[in-house]
Amino acid sequence: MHLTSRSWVTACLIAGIAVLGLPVAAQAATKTVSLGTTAAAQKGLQNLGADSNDFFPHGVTIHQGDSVKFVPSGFHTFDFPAKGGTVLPLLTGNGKVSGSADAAGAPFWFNGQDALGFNPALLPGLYGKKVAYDGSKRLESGLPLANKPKPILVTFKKAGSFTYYCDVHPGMKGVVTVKAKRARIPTAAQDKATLKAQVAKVISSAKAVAKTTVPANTVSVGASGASGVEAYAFFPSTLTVAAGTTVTFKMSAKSLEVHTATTGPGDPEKDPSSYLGKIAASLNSPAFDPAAVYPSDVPPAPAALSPTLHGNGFWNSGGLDNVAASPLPASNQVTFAAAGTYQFYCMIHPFMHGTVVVQ
Ligand SMILES: [Cu+2]
Repeated sequence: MHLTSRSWVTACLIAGIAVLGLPVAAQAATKTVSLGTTAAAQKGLQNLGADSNDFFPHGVTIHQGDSVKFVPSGFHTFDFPAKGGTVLPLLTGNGKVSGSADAAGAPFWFNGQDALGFNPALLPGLYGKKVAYDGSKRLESGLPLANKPKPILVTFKKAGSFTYYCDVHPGMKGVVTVKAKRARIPTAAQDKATLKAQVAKVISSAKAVAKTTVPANTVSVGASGASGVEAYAFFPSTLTVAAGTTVTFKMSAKSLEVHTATTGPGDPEKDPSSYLGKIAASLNSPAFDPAAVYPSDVPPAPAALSPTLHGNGFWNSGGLDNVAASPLPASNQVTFAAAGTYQFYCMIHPFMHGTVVVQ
């Protein structure tokens, strides 16, 4: 095969460009971020009863003019505030609670408090849309309330580092780094390795969280660890105490979740028409049942729980979280005044349950 000197030069130039990886044709590209765990992460987490409140990958680097495809997974949002801004609150008050009574007909203490619901600003969603972001004003995905919400494609117009947040889990955040068109960014293979490492970290964190232990007369409502990991269970799953014991239900230190510890008639997971089932189901509607989010009894004095409290043995810790800025406390206490077996559920995650045996 005969090549002229000129074609040798051309061939070497082309080969050289290929080897150096110079951006000969910088086409706009798209990288993918999962709003919550990927299928690979879920596979490793499911037998640990855990999930990770994080974006996968946590950080992504693209060229200016490129796009990120945000794929919904779990109950999360993305919120890119305008430069220097803060995230939107998840819950807002809409009027005041009135006429809320227990099973015995006695008014609950929280009549007159704010009637809470999802922030209306989070209701319109961008799912299925193509949008642009340049940092000048907020870009917010909205809550994924539809049955199968579609991905959102965001084109990044300006170079910079953009941190975004989940409005549902304060503290859950990710970063999109946008570099100039000719800057070096990670390859697809490097991105794949980064994602794989994040999944491995999450699974090892979940294994550690599964071994959570708590002090005496304490129940950890959920348990959490590094990499946004949350185990959706009560620790211990069964606590045995003597009648008259006061038990503390508390959030774990790193949790980004909101949970409740609630006992009363019915299984909110298996029987949505039961007393607890109706209260839990109200959290999927625009107006929450205040009995789902407020403590059943005026804090902080522990209520005396027996099968006749509130006429039917109802007691709710109310929403608990670990966020300093939130109005919710991180723990609540109840005194077990009568022997028996008390089944507890989380009204937000009804598949979470724990038992307290009182002797
Ligand atoms: Cu929960």
